[in-house]
Amino acid sequence: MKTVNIGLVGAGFMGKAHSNAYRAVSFFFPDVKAKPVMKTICDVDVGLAKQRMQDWGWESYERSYKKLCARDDIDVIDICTPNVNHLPVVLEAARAGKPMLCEKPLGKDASEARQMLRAVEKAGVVHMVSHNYRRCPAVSLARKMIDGGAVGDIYHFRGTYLQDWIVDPQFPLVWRLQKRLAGSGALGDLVAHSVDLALYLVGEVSSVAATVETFIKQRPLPEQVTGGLRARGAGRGKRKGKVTVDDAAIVLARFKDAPAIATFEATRFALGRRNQNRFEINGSKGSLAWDLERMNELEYYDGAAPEGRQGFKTILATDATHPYMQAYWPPAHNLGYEHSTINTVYDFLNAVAAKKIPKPNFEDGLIVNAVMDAVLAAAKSKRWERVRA
Ligand code: SOE
Repeated sequence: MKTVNIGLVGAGFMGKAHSNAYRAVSFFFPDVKAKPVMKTICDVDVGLAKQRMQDWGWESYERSYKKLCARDDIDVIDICTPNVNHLPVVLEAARAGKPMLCEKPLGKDASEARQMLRAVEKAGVVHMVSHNYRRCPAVSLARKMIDGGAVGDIYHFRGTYLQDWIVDPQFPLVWRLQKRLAGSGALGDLVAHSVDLALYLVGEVSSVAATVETFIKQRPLPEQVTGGLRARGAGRGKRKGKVTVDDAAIVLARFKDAPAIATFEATRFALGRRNQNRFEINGSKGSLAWDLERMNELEYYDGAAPEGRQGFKTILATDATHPYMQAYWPPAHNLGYEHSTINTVYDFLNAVAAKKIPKPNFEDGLIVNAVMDAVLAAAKSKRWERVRA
């Protein structure tokens, strides 16, 4: 069995999700063509890197991503940092000739994504973007059903991604709320997922109209305290900073090679919707709908069902015949959020072993970034804008 030494950069939430995936992938997929060795976790907060080495089962820790990329005992780089650091780490990994998996969104904008695509193509390395929701079994099943003609010609794609974690005005000004660190707000964090699902299930977006909004424009500056963040000087004349990204975005879209039309909506202010990533596809022969909060289920309306028997039915995508499920449990022993990343890492490692570029790769990441650039341009111009990848 070929083994690959993994170097992971970024010890936050995505670092945890990817670390779990490297720990679990060989257990669930013993046929994985490149077995990962959890060699080194890297973070600029070296104390955090050391702690997460112990917590998550890495062999060593490192502060410098440049040193990590240069090491001969590191075969693959996984980028789980805040968006601002995707570009420098990708460029360093490409210079070192390392295959890589990068979290979404690829860049803060299309210009960064273009630089990263050029770098990996020049280096001739495997590259993939971790749009994990494609690999929820129910979503992969939707793709198979669409390919099999279950919905016929597609008229609508409707994507919504609703969260509510920053409704409290006292929530501090974290990196996701700062354009120089994130590139955009709900747009790049959440609409990016919906646009990638549309890319996977329908096709490439060609033009958009949009509006964005920042509901709370100033927030307390954060300070790093054990176990998380709280407003610096809480209760003592808190200093505030400007929110420089969108809190919510609503988008109209058209597709390049399909007559379908789409809407994308994302917000961090849908009080009560903790993490509702949802899509619905309506076609000439049927409809499909999926909701991350019920991630094992795919809703299917069969337009050909006999009169009097028509209605949405729920397919529980947990049989061994459903995508990825042969690796897990008997039917109806449901999967969770973390399995979408385990499935992503499984396909990434197989691509590394085969030296084949998987999907979604940096070309797809650039397309998603270009859509988001067009959304921001459309929100400003109040006109339809073309997507320029
Ligand atoms: C925060 O909005 C976040 O962690 C996103 O960054 C992830 O991509 C999404 O899957 C869950 O929410």
